Amino acid sequence: MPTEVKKSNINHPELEAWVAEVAELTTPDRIYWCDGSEEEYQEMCDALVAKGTFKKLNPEKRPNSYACFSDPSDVARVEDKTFICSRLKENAGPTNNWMDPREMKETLQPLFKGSMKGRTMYVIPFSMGPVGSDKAHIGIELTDSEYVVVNMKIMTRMGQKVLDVLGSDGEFIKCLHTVGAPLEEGQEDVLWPCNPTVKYIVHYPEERSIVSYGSGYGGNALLGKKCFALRIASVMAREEGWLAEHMLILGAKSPQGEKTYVAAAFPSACGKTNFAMMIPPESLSDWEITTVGDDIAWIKEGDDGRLYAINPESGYFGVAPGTNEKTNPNAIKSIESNAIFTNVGITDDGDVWWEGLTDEAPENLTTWTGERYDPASGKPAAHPNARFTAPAAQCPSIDENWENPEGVPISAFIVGGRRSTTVPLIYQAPNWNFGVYAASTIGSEMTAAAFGEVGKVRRDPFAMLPFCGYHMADYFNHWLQFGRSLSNPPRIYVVNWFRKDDEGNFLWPGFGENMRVLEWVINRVNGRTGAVESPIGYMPRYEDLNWEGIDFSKEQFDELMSINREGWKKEVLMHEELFEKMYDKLPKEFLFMRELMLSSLWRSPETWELAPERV
Ligand code: TSX
Ligand code: MN
Repeated sequence: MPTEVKKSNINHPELEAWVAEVAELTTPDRIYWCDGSEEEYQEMCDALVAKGTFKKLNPEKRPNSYACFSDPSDVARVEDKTFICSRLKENAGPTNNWMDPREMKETLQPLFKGSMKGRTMYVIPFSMGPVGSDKAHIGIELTDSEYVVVNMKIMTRMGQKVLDVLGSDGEFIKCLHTVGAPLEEGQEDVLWPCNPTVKYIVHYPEERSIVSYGSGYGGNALLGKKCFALRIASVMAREEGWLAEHMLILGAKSPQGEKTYVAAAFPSACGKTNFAMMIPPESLSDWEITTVGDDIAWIKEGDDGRLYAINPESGYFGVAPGTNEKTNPNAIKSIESNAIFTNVGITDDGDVWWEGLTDEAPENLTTWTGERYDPASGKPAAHPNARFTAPAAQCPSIDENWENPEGVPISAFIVGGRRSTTVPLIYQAPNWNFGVYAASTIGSEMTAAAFGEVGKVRRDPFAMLPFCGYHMADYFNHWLQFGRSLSNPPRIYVVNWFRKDDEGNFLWPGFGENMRVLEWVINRVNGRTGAVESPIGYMPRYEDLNWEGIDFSKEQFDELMSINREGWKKEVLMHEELFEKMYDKLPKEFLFMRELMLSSLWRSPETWELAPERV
């Protein structure tokens, strides 16, 4: 029998029975109920340092912060080992891996048998969303990883306060995790235990439970984030009539003091966290951007018919490489202290470094694999998917309402991808349905060979492709249906910060200058600015954007905003590639909208520029 440390006061028979059942199967040496206190966090970090897994960073450079390095086989989410085990295959859809739930349980049972031997099983009660908010949902993660415990402490609200809300019969999502590396008697542990060959990230949508085997990294192991807040929550949201989205939430305070919130979806490598924490340029500094969340939004209709969003998380688990004082000063300040760094480079004075943090690498750098950094070797100091974990509250731009249990009212949706051609800087979808179509066909060009052929457009509907817990076409239908139920649905905008000229130069400076685009969106939402009609939607004229403090000519703008009819015909025809995968459940509206777009693109080239203004 394992020894049991109950730091928490618990009286929830169902939970206790589940913990006992898992302990019997996985045979940990100890069971430890997390109370979520600061002391507990410190003790656990100290233990990780003592073991050698954590390296305490120089407290003068990076107070109360740690670095750790994963096994090279365990550096990212494992999409090919991620399963949606619905009873029916058609409910997982063509874009998810599926296995019959009974078959999957038979596969996992022997793997979990004794999998926690020699380790401690931690019981982590956590709330996604402010504790006690009626928009929040509770999960319990059982894990044999201390790394998971300390990261969950930052990324979620965790511990006794959650058990208090749960009471004796509250509902919770079962999240079971093991690194899959049992220790035999006398066997010495490794610094990053994981199973180098067998990994499974499994979701049972009908049971609303999650089982994860073999990985200790990020979204594979911190089960509150992608597994719960997106895959399982998307299933709950569809059943219950709300939205669980892979979206940032930001607030924009106008020079007149008016606050507007927007939610935005971008695929990976588009700078989502940078946009969520954007600082407007000097010339627009009477605007203020505030951050509610950088990754996930749970959105429900309020009694007033508006949409309200919460960020279910309480921290950032951000990609480190490329983050610097210019691309994201607020992120740099968020990670000054109380942070955990995974797979970054280490300087000789005990600080962190990654590609893009500074123009030049410091002398005497150690890579994430523990080697002397040698730029000539071509090997980076930090792994390209290296991460920081930091408390959301440490972000200087954190929104005053970020923990408001009611959420914040959403006035617009923004979607975007990385497109070097075809897609203009900004357009407004003609209506909700066309917006849902645009978001469903969002494509992004691959920047790293890890995701396929560099430069090829990968369709990533609503940036949800790896995160939707059910059939993607049912998801499109849910968005259409959700819009039908709203009396005044928010407008949907498409942006592209990444359009290039024929020489391969970016046409738009991006970053803080994106405030100009956001200002137009907000003015549109509030009915204050003009637009012209194009075959794909409403677009700002040159004079509709604020050009104060930037040298950007009408000619540059026209190139950035141009709609090439031939290019767009090809684009719309290419949507077929996505649709054919899910034809059986594709909304019929999508086919009609596609035809309508094609027909409007067949008009003579210049007519849209002459179209009447709409205010
Ligand atoms: O995050 C980005 N954003 C959004 C910021 C609020 N990035 C980085 C993406 C990689 C994760 C961008 N990169 C953006 C952007 O708006 N735009 C670009 C492209 C770009 C890169 C460099 C320059 C201009 C555009 N200019 C110079 O480097 C001088
Ligand atoms: Mn994400």
